[in-house]
Amino acid sequence: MRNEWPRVIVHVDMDAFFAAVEQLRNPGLRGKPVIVGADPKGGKGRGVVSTASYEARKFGVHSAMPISQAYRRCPQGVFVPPSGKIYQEYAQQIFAVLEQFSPQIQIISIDEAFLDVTASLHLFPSIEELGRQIKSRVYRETGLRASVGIAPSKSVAKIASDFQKPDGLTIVPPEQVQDFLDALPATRLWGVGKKTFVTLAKLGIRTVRQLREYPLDYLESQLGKMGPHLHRMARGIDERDVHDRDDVKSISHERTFSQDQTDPEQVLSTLLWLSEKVAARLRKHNFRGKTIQLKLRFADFSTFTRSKTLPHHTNLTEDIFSVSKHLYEQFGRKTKAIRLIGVGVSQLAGEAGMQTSIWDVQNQRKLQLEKVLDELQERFGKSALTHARALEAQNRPKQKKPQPKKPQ
Ligand code: TTP
Ligand code: MG
Repeated sequence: MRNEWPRVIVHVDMDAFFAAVEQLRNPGLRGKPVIVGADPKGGKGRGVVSTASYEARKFGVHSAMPISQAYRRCPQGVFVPPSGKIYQEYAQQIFAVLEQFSPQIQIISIDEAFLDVTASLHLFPSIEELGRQIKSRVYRETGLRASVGIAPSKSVAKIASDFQKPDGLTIVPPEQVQDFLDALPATRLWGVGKKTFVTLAKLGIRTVRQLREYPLDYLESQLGKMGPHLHRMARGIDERDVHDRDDVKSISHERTFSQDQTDPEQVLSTLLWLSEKVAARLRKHNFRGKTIQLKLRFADFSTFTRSKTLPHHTNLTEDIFSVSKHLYEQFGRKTKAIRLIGVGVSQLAGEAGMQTSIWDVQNQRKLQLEKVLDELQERFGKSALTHARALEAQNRPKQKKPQPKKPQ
């Protein structure tokens, strides 16, 4: 039976990770609707939900929802501020357990990893048993529940781990991949963002099966580059290896202002701070990026993104800031109050001449990657201050000219 599996890829994703850690550490929270995120301030809080326990999800609370909305939906919820360092420590324990199952591991996010277990499969009586053991060992060693998906490719394994959450184990053997995918909403395929979602809806494509009925050139004409990608994903064709650096698609940071912001100078200094955060992360990972994206959310929650692709790759704060500033100014420096602003860099490539791959970088988890990032963030705090001052200084001479009160 194993011979039918060209590769055996496992995707592990922790259940309600931040909330689960809170419930583990504070037994009084177990069984309760726990909402980790910004301070709800009696319903007036700004910022968003990081995650919600499954008890809280019954009330319709989910990640990235404004905390004020979460408060309205679930006023009886236990609201907890995130403790990043603690989650990172648990993440390290989890990844250490996973590494025992295969050295070929790719950490995707704080609570998620792929394993290629093709070579270690012979150590287990069956694929199902392997999946069970991963789950039970993670639970035994951390007290946390994981959902596991096992399939012949990364994209299918990822969908599978989500399929029976929480505490799920879903195995999709090669001969069942197509049936498994066909029944899913097309939006579940890897890479479907909001834009693709809208296009698919316009085309009347709901399921993967419907998507498969469309020829490649038609999908390409309607969806651009995403067309061929979805054409492959819909057929379960995904050759990407575990630890393929292409999976690190973008690095971004965003910030919700404590008060809706109308002052362009404040917006610019925040942009500089965000550019610095993004650039430092790129440098840390030995990446450079080509496309710079600005995201703006206005007080009325309308959200816009603008991006520009440079002729070269960069990881310089200066480049990222100047492009994001340009995009912001192009936006018309509208008088509309800004609620949230974000800067992202995509189309990443390894630094020329650098041997470091994302695999090496991820292995530096042993050197406590996340902690290093945290320390860097602390430093950005300081350097951002310096920069903010620098920015003020830079703007000061301009004050000789009459400063427009309202941006044009
Ligand atoms: P997810 O794995 O997406 O979510 P989850 O683990 O809370 O729940 P589940 O996987 O069972 O659906 O994200 C992992 C953690 O990352 C999550 O616990 C909190 C954090 N996170 C945010 O802070 N903001 C977000 O928008 C998302 C999606 C996650
Ligand atoms: Mg998770």
